[in-house]
Amino acid sequence: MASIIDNNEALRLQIEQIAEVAGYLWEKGWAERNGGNISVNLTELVGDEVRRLPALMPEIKLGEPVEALAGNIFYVTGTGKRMRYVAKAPFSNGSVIRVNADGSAYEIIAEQPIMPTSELPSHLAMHNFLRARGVNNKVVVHTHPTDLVALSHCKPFLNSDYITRKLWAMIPECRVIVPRGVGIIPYELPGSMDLAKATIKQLDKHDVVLWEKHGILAVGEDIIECFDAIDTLSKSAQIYLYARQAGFEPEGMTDAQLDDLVPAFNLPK
Ligand code: 2HA
Ligand code: ZN
Repeated sequence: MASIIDNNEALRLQIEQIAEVAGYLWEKGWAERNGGNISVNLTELVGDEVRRLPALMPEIKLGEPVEALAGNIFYVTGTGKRMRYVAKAPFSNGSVIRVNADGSAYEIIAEQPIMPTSELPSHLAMHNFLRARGVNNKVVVHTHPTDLVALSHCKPFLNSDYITRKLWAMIPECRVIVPRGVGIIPYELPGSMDLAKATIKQLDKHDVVLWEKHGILAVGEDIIECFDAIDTLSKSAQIYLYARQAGFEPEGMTDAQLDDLVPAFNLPK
């Protein structure tokens, strides 16, 4: 097999969207050096010939098993790889992995033997949590939006209700595009299971969480929509910060204006 995207239009499109989003993360200035990482569940897009591919290298044990992902196939960005290069060559800067039959390990099965991001165990723990809950989650995107990270250096913004209300109130579309608001994760060591566990605790309530003084993480079914959610929050953060730089506290939409969006756009309460 030359490439797993040969003769598989849906899979080719998915890999193209991953590359497209990686490019946006770089262009937005959210992905300095190897900042950020992406994982996408490809299981439904591949056939048995891919599911059964032999491993390219010995399997790698996971510290915490991910039973709900047994046999699942993922694209994941590579450790130390830069988003600006993922954008140009996703298979040279990421790999295709398969979780083993009991969820205790994974192996790289296709394209190039690129070691996955050090955040892979955390990404898999999040995918596993959501799948076990019956959520058809496919994507985890982590990146470093400058404006949102700046807000995470300010104590009042480290409160989910407060930051959500402030960001929603900057533009109507923010509440529409991020209806479940932003969860807040107090600072934890990057790449740690403690960070993953704290994140997972928020994923029942939120699709987007802000890691204090570090970055943001979005989950969802569609990678373009994960990007759109982060992009919209970033736009709101920029409006807030522009206003503050101009010397005024932005007025923000009123509670009534925000509430009117709920029936108009059929949003969850
Ligand atoms: O992959 O962003 O949080 C690099 C990171 C770690
Ligand atoms: Zn990071």
